[in-house]
Amino acid sequence: MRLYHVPGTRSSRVHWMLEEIGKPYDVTVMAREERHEPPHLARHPLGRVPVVHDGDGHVFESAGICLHLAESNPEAGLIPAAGTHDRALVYQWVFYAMLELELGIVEKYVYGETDAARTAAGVASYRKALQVIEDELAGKEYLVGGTFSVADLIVAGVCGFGVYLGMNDGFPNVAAYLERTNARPAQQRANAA
Ligand SMILES: N[C@@H](CCC(=O)N[C@@H](CS)C(=O)NCC(=O)O)C(=O)O
Repeated sequence: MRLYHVPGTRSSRVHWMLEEIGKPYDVTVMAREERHEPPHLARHPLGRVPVVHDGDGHVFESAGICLHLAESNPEAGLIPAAGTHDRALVYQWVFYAMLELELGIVEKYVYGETDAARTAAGVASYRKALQVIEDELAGKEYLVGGTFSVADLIVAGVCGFGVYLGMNDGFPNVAAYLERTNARPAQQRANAA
């Protein structure tokens, strides 16, 4: 497995996932501009990261890659059995993070300096979606089945960008959750690398 990685981007969540799995892997750290050069455009037609090569070919989209890694390494215990209700909840939260939480963050990241109305709408939509996570975490440490799963990795990875952009004030359960997920040795190792 090889990860094509630009630190401080969505490829960091795949890096974290690879550390959670704990098997050997390779990382190609790229400069931001390399994403739009022909070798990387051959891996991802839009010139984005993350991309992995899993031995059979390239795969892009961070959440898809993390689900693939969780499913293909069941001994890591990061995903419940296929066909169970808990597996459905993992899909629910992974797609929720990518489609309900991340969009508002991207609006603020892209338009924060140039379009106040669009930024405000993005922040409002993110915070409305984050309230659902805040409520879900009342009295529990992780989103599905009482243990850390790939759903937590994706939700925490997305919410971490919210923290970075100052969008998370006033969500104590989420703050405690991010402290827990950030303290995981695998997350620490990925950050340190
Ligand atoms: N939905 C994709 C988004 C990938 C993405 O937008 N990556 C950014 C870094 S966070 C990127 O490489 N952008 C370069 C570009 O779009 O030119 C995923 O989750 O993998």
